[in-house]
Amino acid sequence: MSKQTQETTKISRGPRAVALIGPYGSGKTSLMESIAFLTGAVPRKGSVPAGTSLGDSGHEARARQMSVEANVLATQYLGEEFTFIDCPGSIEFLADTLNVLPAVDAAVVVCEPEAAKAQMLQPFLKRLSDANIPHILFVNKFDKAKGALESAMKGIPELKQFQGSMLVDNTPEGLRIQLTDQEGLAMFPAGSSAMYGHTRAMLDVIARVVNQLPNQVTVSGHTDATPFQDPSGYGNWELSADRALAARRGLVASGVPDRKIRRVLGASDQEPLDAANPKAPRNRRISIVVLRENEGR
Ligand SMILES: Nc1nc2c(ncn2[C@@H]2O[C@H](COP(=O)(O)OP(=O)(O)OP(=O)(O)O)[C@@H](O)[C@H]2O)c(=O)[nH]1
Ligand SMILES: [Mg+2]
Repeated sequence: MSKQTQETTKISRGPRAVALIGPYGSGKTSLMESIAFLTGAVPRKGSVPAGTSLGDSGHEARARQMSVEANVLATQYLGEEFTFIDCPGSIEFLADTLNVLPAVDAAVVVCEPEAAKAQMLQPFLKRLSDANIPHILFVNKFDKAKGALESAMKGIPELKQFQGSMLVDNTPEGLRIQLTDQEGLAMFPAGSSAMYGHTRAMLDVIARVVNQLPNQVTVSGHTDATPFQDPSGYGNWELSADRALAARRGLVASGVPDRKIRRVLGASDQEPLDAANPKAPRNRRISIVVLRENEGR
């Protein structure tokens, strides 16, 4: 290998620079704090409101609880070196943020799960596209979407008894919303994919929240492990897939655009929620995941 090639190789393997950009208060500094913690750069996770974050450590930033200049984090992940540059989101510092862009390999656009705030992303997305900088949209504050779902459920008296049927949690893939059967409270009649009215109403609640987010969703159906097969060969695989398809139709009927659905699948009893009790009612469920990444779409 020639000296020149060696040097080129070395340069191309240098730290990858990633900018965290996006509107004011969307959670960039908090995200960088999580990255620092998860990659082992700091032993505990600080917080912006508590004044303990790694970034925003200057007097003015602490006092205003907002970034007033870029924060830089050098860290490692899976043997690769990364430099994260957390840019201020306030419009008064936009020039500083734009100055950072020519120096980065990629950008993470951090946004909140609110349609009203989506238009604030445009200036950032346009600059990134114009400069040909690879970028992903990171929807932060997913816990707010969880709150919106829970309060929407509480606002519909007919759904009161089904509040325990909706489970919402964060998974590495995204925000997972599960509609599960409870003892005596089913989402579908036994062996059928023709959903009950309350299931339809719950999908309507989910559709309203999903439509607030720019993300795509996956829909999957799950059965319990009770063997079931009619003479034609129709069994739990078909049933779980048909229920997932019925849920997709329900979401679309409630206004979710078809292109927002990334994947629909039937899992039979292969991914039980309660593995210790394969026949437990809550293993019969529809799972809708609001995907974190919309990469390349
Ligand atoms: N509920 C909730 N709040 C969050 C989350 N991430 C950040 N916040 C809060 O949102 C506020 C703004 O967070 P920052 O991390 O300072 O946001 P930023 O994008 O860096 O803000 P600027 O630098 O001023 O543009 C703080 O009060 C955070 O605690 C989250 O995932 N959920
Ligand atoms: Mg900040």
